Amino acid sequence: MNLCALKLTIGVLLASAILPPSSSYKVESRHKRSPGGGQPKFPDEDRSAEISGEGRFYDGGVFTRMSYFENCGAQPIKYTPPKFDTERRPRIRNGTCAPYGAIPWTAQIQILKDGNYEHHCGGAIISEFHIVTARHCFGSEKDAGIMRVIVGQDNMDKIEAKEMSFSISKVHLHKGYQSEGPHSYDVALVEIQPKGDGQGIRFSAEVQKICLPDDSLPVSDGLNCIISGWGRTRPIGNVQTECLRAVTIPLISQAQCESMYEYSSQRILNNMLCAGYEEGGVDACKGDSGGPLACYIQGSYKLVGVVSWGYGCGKANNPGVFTRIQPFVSWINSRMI
Ligand code: 4AZ
Repeated sequence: MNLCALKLTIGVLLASAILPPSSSYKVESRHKRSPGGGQPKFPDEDRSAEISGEGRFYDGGVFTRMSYFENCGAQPIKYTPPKFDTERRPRIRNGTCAPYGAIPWTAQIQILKDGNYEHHCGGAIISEFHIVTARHCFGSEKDAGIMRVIVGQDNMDKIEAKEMSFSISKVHLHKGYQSEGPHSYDVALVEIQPKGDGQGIRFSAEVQKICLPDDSLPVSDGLNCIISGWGRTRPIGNVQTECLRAVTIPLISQAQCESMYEYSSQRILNNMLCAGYEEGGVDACKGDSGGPLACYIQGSYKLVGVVSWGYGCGKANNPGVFTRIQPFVSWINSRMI
């Protein structure tokens, strides 16, 4: 490895390396920029690793080579969100602003209102062209016409380095939604419109896809997982977060969650999963819907849930309820082309 070719990216533990041509993946055709594709402007010398589709990330003392395109569930910018923000402020999400790109599979769905795009829902990037989100983010399929998907997003008032925006070409809404209760089957698959040259999401250290969890994947109670989103930081009022917030919360057993919601009109069904603390304080909230519950299992981050519902935000004994993704993996896969 030519040391001169090693380029350290500032402020993070990530290093991108220009690899010898022999080890480069042949992915150039997926990297042509569309004219005005809303893409980052890299100085030419910074782009070799991206063009080869490879990078290096720092993983507990060693630099590991990775492919941005073949891997899912990698977190090149290592970051574990805290369990509470440092002051334990009584904000709902109680999450802290994650470093840019540290929760790289988080997508944002925006909606056009009065001529401007506003934050609408979260989502999880699962392929170059697909986002998993919540069914309840859509009234009908028609709504997708006034929505768009943003990846590489952080502060909504700024254009971030790896930010890309896509129209939605199709949305698959789960037909079982509401058939067993107002919040059941709360899952949707969004297909994005490729850019003019056929390009979809451009993967980088800051923009990654998350793995779907196989049926056989063990998902244990108590496991600490990451939620991320641009949702409300307070239960009422329209407080817009200035950044992508993230927090670490544990999975709650099905039996415990069923008893926590025993007296509610909405039962906890098998395809729902709860996460959070009995005492509340940290939770997903309005606007986080559709966003990922990401758990590190067997060497990569898996999309274990998407934000679905809950009574209030951060209330004791009313944890956030997520759509379990494991039961829907074949539904998702069969709709991905
Ligand atoms: C909502 O309204 C919502 N505390 C999302 C998540 C939770 C509550 C409400 C969970 O989109």
